[in-house]
Amino acid sequence: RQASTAPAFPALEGRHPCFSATAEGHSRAARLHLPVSPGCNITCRFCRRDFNDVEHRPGVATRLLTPEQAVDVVRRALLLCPTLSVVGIAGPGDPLFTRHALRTFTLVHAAWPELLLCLSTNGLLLPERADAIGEVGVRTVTVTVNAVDPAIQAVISPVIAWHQRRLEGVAAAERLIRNQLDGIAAMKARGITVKVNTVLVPGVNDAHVEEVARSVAAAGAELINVIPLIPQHRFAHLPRPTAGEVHRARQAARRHLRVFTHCQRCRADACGVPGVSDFTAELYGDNRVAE
Ligand code: CLF
Ligand code: SF4
Repeated sequence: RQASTAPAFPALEGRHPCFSATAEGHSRAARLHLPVSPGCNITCRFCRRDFNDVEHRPGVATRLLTPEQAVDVVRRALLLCPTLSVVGIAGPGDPLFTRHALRTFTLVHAAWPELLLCLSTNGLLLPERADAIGEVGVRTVTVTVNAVDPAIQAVISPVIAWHQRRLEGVAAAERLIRNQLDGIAAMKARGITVKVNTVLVPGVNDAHVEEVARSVAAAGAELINVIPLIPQHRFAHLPRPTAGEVHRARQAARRHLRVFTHCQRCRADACGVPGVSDFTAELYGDNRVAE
């Protein structure tokens, strides 16, 4: 497939920074992430969640918000950032593991129905929450799929919590992958546009990205984003993927899906145009969030 700058998602072009094809589309639309989701049900070896003002990476936020506090943050973000068109929930934990994210989307959608709602999840609970996600008005969903081979997935996320049970190794991976693919299909069936994020982990899934792309495309995903590993936590000993490795993985994925290449590995409380403007400090400075 040839690279193309024609809008793949005309309704989102210039309105959603992560689903736009043109440079203008990427540089105009702003997104706000609401850090309302405290916990997670899987154990990615690269994941270290933290609360601070300084790190620019997923899993980090200034603080956790309640759904009601999040509504106040949206109100102030709209004043700070006039091109804000997307409200996303991407952590710090998994937005489907607790009810906070869907409750927040309900409140935001009622107050500002014109804002696009965007959800990012590991996908474990996507099939059982599919109706609720559609009902609260979510338009775009990102599922992080790091492997579709259970032996590889078991290395990346060795333990999951599934309906009050602990699953380990390949059994955990089989359940997660099944639910991710079923969940993608359930989103597509509801008219929700799906992007897949794949964290490129050298020596673990770097030769496997094409297979991920092929499988998620067959399930109904329309875009893929290959994200280079930030080596930390239990993968701190691994090397950072080189630019060449990232390029090759994206080329392999491109045989099956459109590839998104502008990812900024955003914080869970990011506000602004990714890579262009950042209003997070102003939003959270001086204890601006009411208790
Ligand atoms: Fe946020 Fe993600 Fe929605 Fe975009 S970010 S929940 S799809 S509104 Fe975008 Fe940021 Fe990359 Fe995510 S640049 S980390 S891909
Ligand atoms: Fe961390 Fe997200 Fe993995 Fe959960 S799904 S362990 S929050 S990276």
